[in-house]
Amino acid sequence: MSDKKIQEQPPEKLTGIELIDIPKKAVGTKAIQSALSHVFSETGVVKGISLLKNINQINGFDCPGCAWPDPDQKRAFLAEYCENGAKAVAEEATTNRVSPLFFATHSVQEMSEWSDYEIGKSGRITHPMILKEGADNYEEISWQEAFNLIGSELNNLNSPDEAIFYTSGRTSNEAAFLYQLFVRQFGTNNLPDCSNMCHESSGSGLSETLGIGKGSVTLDDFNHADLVIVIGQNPGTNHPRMLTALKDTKKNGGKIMTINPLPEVGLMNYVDPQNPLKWFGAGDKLTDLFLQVKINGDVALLKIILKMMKTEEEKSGDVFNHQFIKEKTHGLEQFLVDLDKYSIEELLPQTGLPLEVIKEAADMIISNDKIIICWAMGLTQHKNAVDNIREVVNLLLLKGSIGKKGAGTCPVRGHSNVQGDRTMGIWEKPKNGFLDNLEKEFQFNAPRKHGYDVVAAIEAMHQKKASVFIGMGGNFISATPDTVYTAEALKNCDLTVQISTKLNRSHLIHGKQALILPCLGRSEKDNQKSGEQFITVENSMGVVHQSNGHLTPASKHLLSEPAIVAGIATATLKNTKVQWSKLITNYDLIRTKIEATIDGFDSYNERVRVKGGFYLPNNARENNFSPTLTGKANFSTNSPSDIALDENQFMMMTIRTHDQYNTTIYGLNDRYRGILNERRVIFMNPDDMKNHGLKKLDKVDLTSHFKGEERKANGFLVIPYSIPKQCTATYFPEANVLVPLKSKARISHTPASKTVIITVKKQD
Ligand SMILES: Nc1nc2c(c(=O)[nH]1)N[C@H]1C(S)=C(S)[C@@H](COP(=O)(O)OP(=O)(O)OC[C@H]3O[C@@H](n4cnc5c(=O)[nH]c(N)nc54)[C@H](O)[C@@H]3O)O[C@H]1N2
Ligand SMILES: Nc1nc2c(c(=O)[nH]1)N[C@H]1C(S)=C(S)[C@@H](COP(=O)(O)OP(=O)(O)OC[C@H]3O[C@@H](n4cnc5c(=O)[nH]c(N)nc54)[C@H](O)[C@@H]3O)O[C@H]1N2
Ligand SMILES: [Mo]
Repeated sequence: MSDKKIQEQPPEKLTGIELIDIPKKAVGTKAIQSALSHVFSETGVVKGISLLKNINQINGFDCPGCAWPDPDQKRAFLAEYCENGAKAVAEEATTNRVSPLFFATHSVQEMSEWSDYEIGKSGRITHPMILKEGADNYEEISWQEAFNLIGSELNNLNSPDEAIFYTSGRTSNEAAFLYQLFVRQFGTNNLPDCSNMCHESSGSGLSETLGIGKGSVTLDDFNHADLVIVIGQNPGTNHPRMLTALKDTKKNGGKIMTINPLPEVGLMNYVDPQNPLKWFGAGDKLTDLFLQVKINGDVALLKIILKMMKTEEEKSGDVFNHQFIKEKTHGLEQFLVDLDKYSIEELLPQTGLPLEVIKEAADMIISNDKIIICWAMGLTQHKNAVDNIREVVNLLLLKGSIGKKGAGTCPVRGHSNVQGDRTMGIWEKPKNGFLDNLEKEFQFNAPRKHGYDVVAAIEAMHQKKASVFIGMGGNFISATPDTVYTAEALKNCDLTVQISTKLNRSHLIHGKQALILPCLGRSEKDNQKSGEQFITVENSMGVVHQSNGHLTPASKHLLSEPAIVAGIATATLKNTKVQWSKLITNYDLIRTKIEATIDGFDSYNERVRVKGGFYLPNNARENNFSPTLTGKANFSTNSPSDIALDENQFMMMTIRTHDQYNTTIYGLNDRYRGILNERRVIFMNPDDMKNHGLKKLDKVDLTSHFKGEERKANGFLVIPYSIPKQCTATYFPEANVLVPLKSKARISHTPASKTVIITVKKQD
């Protein structure tokens, strides 16, 4: 093997930054231009137009970009897509190919020196590949040999708990169901998923308080809301189709409040992409009140608002919804007693906001009854992330703003089927009822011991308690925290397997042996014995619907995800009563099994063939909180951040640019934040820069600090930006090396990727 070290993180080299004015609006002509140029450069014009026509149409395929729902009936003629959805699709439909010849030409070590952008642009993987022990290059392997190798490695383990089965969130319901069934028949609940790093905190906080880990609103609720609060989320980039819903709220007389350390362009002003007449204008004002909160200042801010509501309630008696509280909730008194323990003076510095602005926010909340609160990673990736979510619920409960039209919780999911995967049983902590159903239907003993989540899985591999890693999609090394430590963990494995569409860094940071199993993407035709198949997915609002690929697969050697699971299961399981190969001849057969084991899927095959799909049951939406421990919606007591920064330290959040999908880098721009052609940047407050002797575009090294440990990432360019004092932002995944594995949320164990304590040092 070559002596050069394999690079586990993106190279430090800079790419040539150009700064532009921050645009005043999101969408508009630039967005259309950008979408088309990405699509056409990856696919060519003819294929590109056919693709765009099919995204999110009733008979088309589900956009792999995000989990935002489609309108129930009306769909725009050309497209229910957005700039970033178009980029996501272009990325998958690219005409570039990573073939056996490509792997023979480029060693693993060589590819590891490429940037994530270059790795991703290499294209779609065409054949199953193996990296043999000690080899420099991947070589072709047959599907059967690959399955047999996995089977024999798995069966050689001392215990099934020594294997880890990760899932990313694009996997269809059908594939996810088969995958968890295989893993449980093999004998473990080691099913960590990207959700552990994403909305796990939402699931934890919501289940405990409302009895369901999912949001309660439907898309139509946005038409009826008085007030929508968008907190810790950047929809202009990450869920652009949500801007249409926010615009509908405004059109119907509602207001929008935004709580974010950054004035994200997409939330400030907006142009409707489906209305060409408006593309050239200045855009409509979207946010009515912007609170530029400090990173992790949300519980403090919400507590001040809650205290103001309480004071007003004591005066007027009509702020709280007394009937709702009495009939539907539990724990009000304890919650109010706890709230009294905090003083506004004490809380205020954590928010970084002037009291008048918070008062304005409180007044808006007090004077409106139908409130929706939307959030994403800005709330879920902190040590007190679950507290964030529960405090949001407290606010809604006081107002009775749940379980009625125009009101409720809206955790906006990331991956397009991350919610469906969880519904299908991709969870390291399955409920007993779910396992009972599996056992009954498939006649086996399901393991009951809870498995590893993402953080625990990394620790287990590091401690050599686990030695086989299988990834159903995703890019584990780049998505997880503490890159150096996680790389050591993966390298400890005897076998690492990645089921993927495109080349990524996780193929290059590997165990003793490694396999790449290339699969079909969402946009492609899936032919099985009974003919062409469709798959099904669940969006952020609990609608289950079809997705039909239309393109010819990137290579004739690809298998579908369900077929890959069936292949592995057949090669591994000795006493299974499941007819794995038969199930994949016709996915209706898989759906029948899902219907038999999971609530809410009655007449699955019929109902999913109805235009637009069907809604899963949702107790919170129906104003029923009986699944909680008290049988009612629970008020809770929560803690503000306990992180104290030294004078020279900064809080760093790791965020997404406008040109990436998680670890997939579409391009090097972040147009909405005024950055072109560079990802190694750090956004800083101009006063902080002055105090630390830093100038625009100075090159700095970053060190993170956690319990006496230090982690380093070098060579970032300083960008003066509108961000609260002592707050900074860098991009994910470049800064993941700085996120300590043990710095995670209480209860949900989500890595605290938005609260990393750093110091910044100018390079000599
Ligand atoms: N184009 C595109 N679409 C995507 C993705 C993508 O990478 N690209 N990723 C998908 C996935 S998996 C997910 S989970 C979602 C992610 O969607 P988002 O959560 O919107 O993504 P982030 O870039 O992590 O942005 C977090 C936002 O929260 C703010 N924030 C950070 N810390 C705090 C805080 O302490 N308090 C408050 N109030 N705000 C804070 C940041 O300024 C930023 O605006 O998007 C999904 N959609
Ligand atoms: N510092 C920091 N770290 C973070 C975050 C953050 O905000 N900050 N966000 C976290 C969040 S919210 C998430 S969700 C995770 C994301 O973690 P992951 O889901 O693991 O990462 P992705 O980058 O979405 O995975 C991309 C890869 O998936 C594969 N892929 C794409 N489509 C398909 C498909 O249809 N089938 C299969 N089998 N493979 C496919 C491709 O090979 C591609 O390279 O990252 C987390 N990490
Ligand atoms: Mo996510």
